[in-house]
Amino acid sequence: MGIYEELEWRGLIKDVSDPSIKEKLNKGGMTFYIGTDPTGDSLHIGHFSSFLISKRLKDAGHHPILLVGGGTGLIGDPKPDAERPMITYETVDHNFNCLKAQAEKLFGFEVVNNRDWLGKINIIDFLRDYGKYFNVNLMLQKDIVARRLDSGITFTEFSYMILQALDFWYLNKEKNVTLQVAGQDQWGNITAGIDLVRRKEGKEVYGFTMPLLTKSDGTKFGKTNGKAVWLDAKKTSPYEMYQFFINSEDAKVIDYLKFLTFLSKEEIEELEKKNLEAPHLREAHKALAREVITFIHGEDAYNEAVKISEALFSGDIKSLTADEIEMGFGDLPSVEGKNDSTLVDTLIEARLASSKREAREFIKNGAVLVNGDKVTDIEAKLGKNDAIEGRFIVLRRGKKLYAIVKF
Ligand code: 383
Repeated sequence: MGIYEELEWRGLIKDVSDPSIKEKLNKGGMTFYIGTDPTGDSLHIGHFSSFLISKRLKDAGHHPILLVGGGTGLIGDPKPDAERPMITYETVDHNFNCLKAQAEKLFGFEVVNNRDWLGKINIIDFLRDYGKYFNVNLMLQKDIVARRLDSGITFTEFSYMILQALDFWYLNKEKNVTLQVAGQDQWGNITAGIDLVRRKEGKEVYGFTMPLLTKSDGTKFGKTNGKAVWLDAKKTSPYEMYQFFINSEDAKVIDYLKFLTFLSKEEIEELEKKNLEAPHLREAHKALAREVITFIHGEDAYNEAVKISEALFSGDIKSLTADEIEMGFGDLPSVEGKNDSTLVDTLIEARLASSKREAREFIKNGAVLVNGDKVTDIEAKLGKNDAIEGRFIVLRRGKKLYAIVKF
């Protein structure tokens, strides 16, 4: 199986600019690029899935360049629904540095910044040397612009595709880049670049896109409770990431394994079989979480995420450190700890009981756990001494209701 067939099998090929791409990819030796704009201070899973394809191409003998758009990030690639808010130079620079460091650490690719060349072109040269190659009628037909014609689009965002096209032209000239890859939303920008290089230089360059990862209802993959899943552990902890992948849809988990891991066809087919025969073991989900988290955060962070999940599942809270509790329970309701408060009052304050009478009932019936241990004494007190490392008490009422007392 050549790399092209492998990408096809993984479901990673959506649009190709020319059928000869198949042969070219299988042959190796192309310099290609993928770009991302510094709109945030971390990459997320959506970016990750498209950067992985660069690693696959690299492993197949091609040379990757990663472009972080310190120039284009100041302009804003039009979204289908509305104009983007302008980001300050300061924020773009900060984000640029974050993304560059993250991408270098994760993938080790050469990173370039299009501010270095876009920032040097003056307006008259821009219109003469590049604008002249763009037909506005054709620009209006590009999907992303066409979708904005009703709601409106500024000249700034309308011009974005010229800048991305210019990048392709520049990188072809300076670094012999002959291929651009991206998610399918970038097709219009990629073809704009291919056309520009053809017109200005009479040369043929290539591009292909991969489909966006979706859930079975067609919405974007990569969000949990409306929040993006970030690669920065400070924004999405490895534990949260673990929960995200472990809970991914059964019907989609094999697609995600193909997209997001380097497991081989044989290994994925084996997991597919297990997923059908013994879905309750969740082998495919576990493999997905293991592969992705180990790649992004390393083995120790992965092991810690598993440990937290298992302790929370079994109720063995005491096996966790305070940091691990914070990671695992970060999103739960919490109350501030006071010394010599009673368990009854704390249950009420934490909304695990609605009255003293109810709280006492719960305690007497054995429904209340403090740090995983059942407490049946209705007079019990709670203080800093009970807190794990002096920081957290984990309260549980019934099977699922948790609250944290923080000191
Ligand atoms: C800028 C200048 C270039 C080439 C590309 C760019 C960025 C591009 C863009 N990409 C997205 C982004 O930055 O907006 N105009 O968030 C996303 N990418 C990748 C992939 C994806 C795209 O970073 O489909 C998802 O992650 O292409 O939406 O010369």
